[in-house]
Amino acid sequence: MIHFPNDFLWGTATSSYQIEGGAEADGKGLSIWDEFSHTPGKTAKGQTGDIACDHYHLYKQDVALMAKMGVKAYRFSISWPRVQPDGEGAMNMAGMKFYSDLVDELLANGIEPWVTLYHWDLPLALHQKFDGWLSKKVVDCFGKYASYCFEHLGDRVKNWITLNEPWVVSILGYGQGAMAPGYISQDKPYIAGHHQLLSHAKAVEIYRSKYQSTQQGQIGISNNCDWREPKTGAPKDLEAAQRSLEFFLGWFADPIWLGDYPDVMKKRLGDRLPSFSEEEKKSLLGSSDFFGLNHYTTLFASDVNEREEMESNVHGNGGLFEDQYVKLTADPNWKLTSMKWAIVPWGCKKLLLWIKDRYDNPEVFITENGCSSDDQVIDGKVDDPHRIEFFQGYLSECHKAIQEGSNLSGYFIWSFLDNFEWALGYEKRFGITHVDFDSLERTPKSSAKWFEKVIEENGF
Ligand code: PNW
Repeated sequence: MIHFPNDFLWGTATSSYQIEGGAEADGKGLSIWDEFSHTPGKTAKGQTGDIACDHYHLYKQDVALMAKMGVKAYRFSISWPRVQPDGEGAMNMAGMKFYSDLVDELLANGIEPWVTLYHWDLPLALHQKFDGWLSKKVVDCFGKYASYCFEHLGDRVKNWITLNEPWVVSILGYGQGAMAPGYISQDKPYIAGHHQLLSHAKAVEIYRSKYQSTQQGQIGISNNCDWREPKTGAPKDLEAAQRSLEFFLGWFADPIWLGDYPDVMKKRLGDRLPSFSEEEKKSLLGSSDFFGLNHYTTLFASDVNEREEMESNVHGNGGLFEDQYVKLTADPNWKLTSMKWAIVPWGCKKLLLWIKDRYDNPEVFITENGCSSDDQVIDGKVDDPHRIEFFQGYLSECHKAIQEGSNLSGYFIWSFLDNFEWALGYEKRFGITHVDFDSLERTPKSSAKWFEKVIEENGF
């Protein structure tokens, strides 16, 4: 077993819409995901998160399960419309009480809460009123909502994540239409991304000016990024890989760690990319106490000039091809997860070192990493050695990255429970705990047992 630093943080993660259910319980308002999943043709088999894992009602047993595994930290998200049904008006105290009780339950079990304020379930009212993330009006709304959360939970919650994966929200929600609200557009992603960044900065400004000195917590953002390996050593391909990373992670991390969007994005997008005022740049620069990273996979990147090449591009997680002209390919020898994401542990180390070099070695928490597979239940158990192999591979590359100077301080497995995998429904399973969605029974998988051992052998 590899030895991690003694204070390395071991956790697992979920998000509100994917596990909670209780879609209209106790005064909860609707989110864009409630509407999207109820729109025919948007999700696999028309599945929704109406009930999901029913964590809203079963949270105590879930926390008990985590405690049994020895998990030290739990990352979950707050459903904005559960605590503020229309996104800008009155609070729903019953909704806030759910999170307050959950936090108490975690602390009573020695588990540190890591709370994400936004994991994709925007109040539907804000979408209907002003097109949600496409309007600058969202910035003040998000600030107020965040402030409510700090006020009611910040005495006990010491780790805040403003946004989960603004890249996915922008590209998949406002560009490719695969996620709520389902827009297909070339320009909307950059507008949605811009307002997410400003909302992040607003929430951080409020936390720092009103709460941080008394509550003594930390606040940051979680961005997702794959690794892009140059397909060949040719300068054109090296540039393509770098360009692809800047359009992926640089889009959201550069404004926060370097003060503005990457030059390559500004140059290629022109006025399709909104710009920040000097004041906004100031509010963004340094607005994250840590670097939250969600990492899953790697692809080769090569340069393309011809539009026809687009046909052969790997779609889905490449951003908007026309803006980058980067062709993405996989090595046919790489193993794939059930979501067809390539398993390439060394890409994780390379990405951690890229972050170290580009952003002056920030403290990094991997806030998601995991593997979907078609788990089989045999005699009431799920044996998932391939998932253990996945974690072993990725964690040993994390360890190497630390040895090479990365300031990686923690790692959260995605996901604690099998859950609603957005447009892909319930068939794609990431959980280290199997959930039987008919009976809502939970069974830890063999990977959970393995993770338990890793935690035990690593200084706790
Ligand atoms: C993340 N991509 O989504 C989310 O934070 C989770 O809610 C989700 O369940 C998990 O990863 C697995 O999908 C992503 O295309 C969706 O690069 C798409 C991409 C990355 C992350």
